Amino acid sequence: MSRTIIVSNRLPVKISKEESSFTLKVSEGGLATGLGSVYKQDDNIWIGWCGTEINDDEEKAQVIALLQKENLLPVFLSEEEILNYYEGFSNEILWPIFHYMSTYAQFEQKYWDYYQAVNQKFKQEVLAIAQPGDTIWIHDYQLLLLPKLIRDELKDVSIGFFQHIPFPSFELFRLIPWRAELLNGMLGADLIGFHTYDDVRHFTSSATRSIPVHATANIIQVADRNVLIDAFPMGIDAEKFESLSKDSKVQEEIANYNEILKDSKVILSVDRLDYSKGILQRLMAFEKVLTDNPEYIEKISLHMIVVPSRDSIAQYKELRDDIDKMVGNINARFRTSSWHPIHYFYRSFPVETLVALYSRADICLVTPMRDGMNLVSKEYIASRKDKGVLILSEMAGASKELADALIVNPNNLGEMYRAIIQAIEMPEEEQKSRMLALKDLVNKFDIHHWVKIFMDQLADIKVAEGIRKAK
Ligand code: GDG
Repeated sequence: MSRTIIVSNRLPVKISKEESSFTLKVSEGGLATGLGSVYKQDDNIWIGWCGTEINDDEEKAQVIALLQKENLLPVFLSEEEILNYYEGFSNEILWPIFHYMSTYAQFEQKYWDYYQAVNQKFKQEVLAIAQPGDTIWIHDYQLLLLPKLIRDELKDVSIGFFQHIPFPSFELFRLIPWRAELLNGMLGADLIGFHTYDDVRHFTSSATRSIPVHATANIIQVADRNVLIDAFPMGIDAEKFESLSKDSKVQEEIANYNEILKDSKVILSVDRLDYSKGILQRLMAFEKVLTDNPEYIEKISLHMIVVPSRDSIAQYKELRDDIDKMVGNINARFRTSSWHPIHYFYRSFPVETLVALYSRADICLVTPMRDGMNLVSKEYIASRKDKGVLILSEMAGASKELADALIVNPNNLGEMYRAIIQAIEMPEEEQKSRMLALKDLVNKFDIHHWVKIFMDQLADIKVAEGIRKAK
């Protein structure tokens, strides 16, 4: 019987060592939930890095046995590999270029050498279990070379690839010294998915301009194969957020917030620490709101959660310092003895607290400079009963779907300022009609729908290719 193999940089688990044995916590994140319906079935499996460095052979065997029960298979990576393949090539070259921050890119040959070697390592793990007829779904920018590496060794498999971050325009992508190798790597797949049609267009244009392939609309011909490039906007587990918002523990947390915050308007922002998320620009817009509208003093507050991320990379450390300074300045400038304008948290919270904040927040401010999709915007909508205003950057993939949000250009301070004022003053009826339209969309196109349409498309391609080759 053929099986489905999911491959991503990280497995959807957290492993921790207590005394001499390991324990496992399976992630409840959206992707893990959505793909749960795939990898947990039958003989299917998910391959990825287990998140901790393990060198001892006995310990490796323990971890393999533990993960096997969950249909997971670990790839073990050394500190050097993580440093050069993950932090280096993936997060200091691909991440900044793909998010249009080209001056942050460090084109180190060593990073490239490790990126190739680790993609090879993943290939070995896949080939150790893959059989002709299997379906392999590879995720994200850490594994761009993997589709071709597998295809070269195993012809009769169906390979899907999905990129969770944007694909930049050719003028950005061409800066990468190894651009042709990356494109050829991705084109080993039968189906390449992105969140938006803009990404599809950018990828197709980069491919036809960098390597000798021909495209007809969004189909690229590679030797005797057709590769379909298409948009699959990712959804969330909307049902989970809606039911959590009604949970008694969450309701208690909401009541606590109501007591502390009284009837003041709450603006919420939630991001990983990242320069692509536009955190400083958002603070500037909020500062302007307080500067130009003193009547809002003590009437509004910004709750800003920044989840620690990649803080071993210089630009992330700098960004954290800049945020600290700016929050400090704004609070020092506007606070009163009983109120301060920004509640800033540099840590992560349990999902229940997140949902309580989504439920209490009158406004959610999501203003990335560039974002593949942005799930926070959808989680806010799913957690709302009927009112609430979403302010959303046009640079987030989600803006292509969530047209009833207030859409802003995060580089346009004046526009962000006006959107915040409009959101604060928006009549309840307008809030409701916008929010209900948004909720319809988020409920209908959820994570399960996303997994299904990608897998169905991949299966259809296999059938179509079979017919084409039989002719
Ligand atoms: C990449 C792409 C694309 C945040 N704080 C807490 C917490 N979170 C969770 C949110 C949300 C997730 O983290 C963040 O997802 P985003 O989509 O907003 O952003 P990235 O992490 O950059 O994800 C992005 C995504 O992949 C999927 O394809 O949308 O464009 O960059 O789910 O809820 N969760 C908990 N506590 C927190 O404090 N529990």
